[in-house]
Amino acid sequence: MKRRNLLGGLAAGAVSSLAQTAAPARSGGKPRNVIFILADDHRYDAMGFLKGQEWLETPHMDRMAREGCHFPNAFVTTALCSPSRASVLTGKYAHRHRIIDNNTPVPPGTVMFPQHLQKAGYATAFIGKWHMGGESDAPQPGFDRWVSFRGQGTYLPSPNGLNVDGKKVPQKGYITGELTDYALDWINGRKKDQPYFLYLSHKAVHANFDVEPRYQGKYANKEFKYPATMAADGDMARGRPMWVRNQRNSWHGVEYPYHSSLDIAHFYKQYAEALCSVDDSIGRVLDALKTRGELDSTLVIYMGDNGFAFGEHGLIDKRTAYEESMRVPLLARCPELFEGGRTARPVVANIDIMPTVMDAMGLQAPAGGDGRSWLPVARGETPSNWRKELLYEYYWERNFPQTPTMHALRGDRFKFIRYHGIWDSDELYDLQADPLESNNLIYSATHQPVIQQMRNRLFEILEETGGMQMPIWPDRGSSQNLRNPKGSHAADFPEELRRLPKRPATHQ
Ligand SMILES: [Ca+2]
Repeated sequence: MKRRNLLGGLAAGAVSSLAQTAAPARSGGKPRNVIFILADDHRYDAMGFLKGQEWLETPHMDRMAREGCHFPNAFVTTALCSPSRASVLTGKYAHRHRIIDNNTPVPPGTVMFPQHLQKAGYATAFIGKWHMGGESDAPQPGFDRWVSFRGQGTYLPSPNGLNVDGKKVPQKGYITGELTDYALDWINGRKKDQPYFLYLSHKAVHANFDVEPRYQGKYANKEFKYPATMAADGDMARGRPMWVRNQRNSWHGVEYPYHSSLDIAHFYKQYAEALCSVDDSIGRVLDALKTRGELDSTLVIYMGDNGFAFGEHGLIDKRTAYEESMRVPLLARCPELFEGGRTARPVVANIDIMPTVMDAMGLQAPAGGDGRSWLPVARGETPSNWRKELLYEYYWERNFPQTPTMHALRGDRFKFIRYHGIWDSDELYDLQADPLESNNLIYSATHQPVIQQMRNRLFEILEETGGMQMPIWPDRGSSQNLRNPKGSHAADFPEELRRLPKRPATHQ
């Protein structure tokens, strides 16, 4: 009852705050069409021009980088589908929007920025994977057009089908192309006198994969380069925490991935093949804009909702604060706003999408968000007060108990990761000297001042943003909590903590 009351209170407050808000103020820019394309679990380097694997081909993503701006330091503040998507749509950290797992429905009253766009006279559409709560695919506030499906959806047609503006409609074909068809139909139905916002949210490239027939086996004969940090121990695993070593033999580890004998190389190749259809989707959207004469005036953004490990640190999946998990691809194209071919290095994040989109539309984002517009960054400027570090957070899920609650602070040089509720080692990495995060410096005497400084700053940000309480929701679903009895034994306790106290004990 208490929870219901709390939510009721939040809902009432949030609804009234939206109701009291008039249309967002104009900041002077002209109304502009914006298309936001989101991919699922697409890691930052799985693009042809970055050669995450030598043989990857993503011609349309490469074109976006060539004709637009590539953000090599783009991150999410929580590397998990629903929390990251909620941060995109609210401009807030997960501890503020409270969507901390993939099972919890959106708390009633949550305001998402397309609601502001509607008030400003924009036509809005959501097409694709919503995945905030798996029970419903019903239209959500803020969108004139709604095409979605329950939970993860399916690559191939299934009995659940699609929800199109509240009506159940069969899925006819391969999901990535079909969602793009819906997107293009909607774009082509727009009148020229009303600006629009389209959110095209792909199911791909989330496991398990069904690859579009024309791309099946495209990379079958290519060689997958395994990550250097996949080794269980040795030089690439110095100071690795106990929980990471233990996750190795779990649902999200290389020894027992998804409780199977899945081959990581084959898994990655399927991922890369499924990604080809997402790349095609980008090309089709750009072509449609060109036909309409809107290509250079429309801001097109392509982003991933979180990264993915393919063997790094002995793990698969996301959730962790390691680079391959929290780092995402981010490309933007709009010649009217910024020149093409730029690489913008300042740190940007999912919480910046809402203020950026509204900035591009000439609208003022409501105060109180955690992010800011990166349009100046795309123009090649670095505002003097741009963020110097980024807060990361992840909250433990009973369904996937191998990854603990963590908070991290990622600066340009160092990353500090703090675990909560487990008896284990925290982590500090020198990202310049050790970009693969292979040498944990948390016990290094010379780094103690940096650790203290980063710990202080982390709590400063949490205090400033209401992050000193952790959201909690009732248990739902099953727990993927098995270990392979033929795999590695449990890890030893951290060596650095196995010693006698420096002072004699004063209490008995
Ligand atoms: Ca995801």
